[in-house]
Amino acid sequence: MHLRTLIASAATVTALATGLVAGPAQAAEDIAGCPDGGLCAYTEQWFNGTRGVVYANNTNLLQYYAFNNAQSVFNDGQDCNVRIYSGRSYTGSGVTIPRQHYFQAFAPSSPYYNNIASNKWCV
Ligand SMILES: [Ca+2]
Ligand SMILES: [Ca+2]
Repeated sequence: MHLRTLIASAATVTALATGLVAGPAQAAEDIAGCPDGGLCAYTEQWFNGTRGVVYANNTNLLQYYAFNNAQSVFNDGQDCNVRIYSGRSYTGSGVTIPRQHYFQAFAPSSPYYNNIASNKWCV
């Protein structure tokens, strides 16, 4: 229980420092049923709503409902980090999500809010 508290605190500090909320995933393999090896997007905060998953690089994720309406995202990759972009074909703003990490709630001001437009693995 103490460890869990420490992890939560670290995540909070990260959020305050960067304005983005990313933290170490707890029981990551079970987050909202994300298939192992996938990058999962969800249409609601905290991995709720409709889930979409991709396993490869994608130049246009906006064709997928969950990515076009993303409010949280989880990298369930087994080997690699993944970079997400607010523009198609790896353009716009980009942020790298380490393996087994997530953003649990994009702020409405985030470039990725309802708008994960492309992704590239192992960057
Ligand atoms: Ca999983
Ligand atoms: Ca959108």
